[in-house]
Amino acid sequence: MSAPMTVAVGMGGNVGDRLAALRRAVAALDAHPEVDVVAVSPVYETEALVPPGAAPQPDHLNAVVVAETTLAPYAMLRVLHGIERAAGRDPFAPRWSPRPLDLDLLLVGDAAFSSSALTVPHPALARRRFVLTPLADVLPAAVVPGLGASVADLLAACPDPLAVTQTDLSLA
Ligand code: PH2
Ligand code: MG
Ligand code: MG
Repeated sequence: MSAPMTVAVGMGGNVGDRLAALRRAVAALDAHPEVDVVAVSPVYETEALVPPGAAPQPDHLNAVVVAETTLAPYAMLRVLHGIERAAGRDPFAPRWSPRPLDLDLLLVGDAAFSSSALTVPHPALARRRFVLTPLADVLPAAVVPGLGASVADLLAACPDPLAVTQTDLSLA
């Protein structure tokens, strides 16, 4: 248990019932005794980013949830991995595999740190429209540590060409 921190969690999935997986993830986070969900973005249908030369993948649904938590970052990461597993995610699948649910710790207050298990802020955040668009819905003015720019400004400058389309699906 530590002092409460505001965290932003990126959520996505491109296999199975994508909306159900996102809804269950929000519910599971909020049900945790040390996590309070305080904001949820709209849901976006997003073109899949794949590594150069890789086969195309189905679209993802992406969204961002903001929570307050007394969990330390690595404890929060374990909670996120548990929710991914409960959604049927294979923890041993190769990186970039299609997945029913991916939960990424994007921001942890104004902290910046890195280890082999976790880098905060998420290192690809500024390059990915499917992350910045929902993040800008819930935390537009947050200044991203290490980049010194707000989420809204990063989105305005983001060159990512992959399509990100708002849906009328709701997680709230
Ligand atoms: N996540 C990835 C790789 N590619 N593409 C989209 N559209 N959305 C994602 O969440 C995503 C991706 C790796 O985590
Ligand atoms: Mg991810
Ligand atoms: Mg992930």
